[in-house]
Order: sequence, then C-alpha cells, then structure tokens
Amino acid sequence: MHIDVLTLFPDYFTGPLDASLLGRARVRGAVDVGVHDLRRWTRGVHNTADDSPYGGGAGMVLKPEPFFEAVDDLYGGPQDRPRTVVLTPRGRLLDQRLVEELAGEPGLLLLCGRYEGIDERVHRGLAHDEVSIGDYVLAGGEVAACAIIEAVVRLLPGVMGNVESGTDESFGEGLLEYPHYTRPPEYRGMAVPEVLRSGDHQKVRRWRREQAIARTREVRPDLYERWRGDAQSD
Ligand code: 6SD
Repeated sequence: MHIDVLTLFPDYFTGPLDASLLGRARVRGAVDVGVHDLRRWTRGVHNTADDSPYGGGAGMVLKPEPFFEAVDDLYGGPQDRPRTVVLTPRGRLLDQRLVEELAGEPGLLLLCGRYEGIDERVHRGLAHDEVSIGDYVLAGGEVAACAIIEAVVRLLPGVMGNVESGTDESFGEGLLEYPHYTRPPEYRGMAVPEVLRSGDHQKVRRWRREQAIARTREVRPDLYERWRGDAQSD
C-alpha cells in the first residue's frame, strides 16, 4: 500500500513512521509512506499557507490552492487519485470497521489541517472521507493521521508476525480485550488468576470470554449493547 500525507508539519511523522511496527513494515515494503510538506505548494516570499476566514472570526484557515496543486502534482489524474481522507473532529468516527475498509485500498491520501481548519472547498473537492479519531479537539490532523496509518498498516499482509494477533483482540468480535498476564506468577501482592496457570485450555478460553464480556459491559455499555444485539441473536 502507498500512503501519502499532506501536512505543514512533516517532522511530526518521522518518529512514529520509523519506530517499531511501522518502521519494519516500511523496510519490508508492505507500505510506503510519502510525507509531503504543504509549503512546497505555497507561493510568494512568505510561502503563506493560511489566510483569515471569510465572515470574520478568530484564527486562520488553510488556503485551498496548496492542497489542490499538491494533488495535481502527486497524481496523474482523477483515476489515479487514492482514497482521500481529511482528518477533522467533525468527521465519521474511526472504528475498526473503517480501518479494515481503508486497509483494503491500494493507496490513501491523508490531508492534515492546522489552525481553525481547511477551506471547505478542499473537503468538497478532494476528500472522499472526513474522519475523526475521537470526540476531543487536537491542534491539527497529524496525530489523527498517525493513528490511522498505524491502525491500517498493522492489518496489511505480512506486517504482523502472528496472524491471530491481528484479529483476536478488542473489537474483533465487538468486545473489549480480556486481561493479559505474563511472569512472574505473583507481583507486588497481585497474583495471576489460577485458571490461566491450570493448563486447561477450554477453561482459559471460557474465562477470557467472560472477562471480555464483563469488561465491555462495565466500561463500554454502548459496545456491549451492540454486541448483544449482533452476534447474540443467533
Ligand atoms: C485544524 C485539525 C484536524 C484540528 C481533530 C481530529 C480529531 N478527532 N480531533 N481533533 C483535528 C483534526 C483537529 O486541524
């Protein structure tokens, strides 16, 4: 998969893209990420990317031209343009279903805003999707773009060593994850549940499922109700 990012802060991406799973995925060629500095497509001595909003109000708005011209330069034509996502708190909430959908694309283009946001014509003219990573306000789209990249790339073929770890976890079945333990068997007065050390795999499976259900019900009643409505109807 090829992922392009348009941002005023390309430095934001160097750490996350080089470290750990993402770094390995790139070295292996499972994904290739192009982080493009929006300034490259700005004009004038000041390389201005933003301007004051029509209608007045606080803050600045990112101008449309750098985004459109970047897209013109980066891709051959409309047929060649990847699925384009604007990160914005007003977008569709990112969930594992959308992550899976995005992971099925041959390429993605992620547009990162700053300040008050991006001129609406970029949303209308370039974006296929408007996506939010949660109901809180960030200072720009970069952290949200990193979250999408990491969630998508870990699903790509050959990225995760253990095939099962891609699915057998939170949200795979619509439940939160069960608790994990490793050695030592007791630490600072906290013991590993006996069942996990019993060697009885069926009992372990049952316990993990009960834990996942109880946890989901406790901290995410919304997910719990959906899970009860979904798979449990059969
Ligand atoms: C100004 C942005 C872009 C500002 C954002 C996305 C989410 N889920 N919270 N905040 C955000 C994105 C904020 O540009």
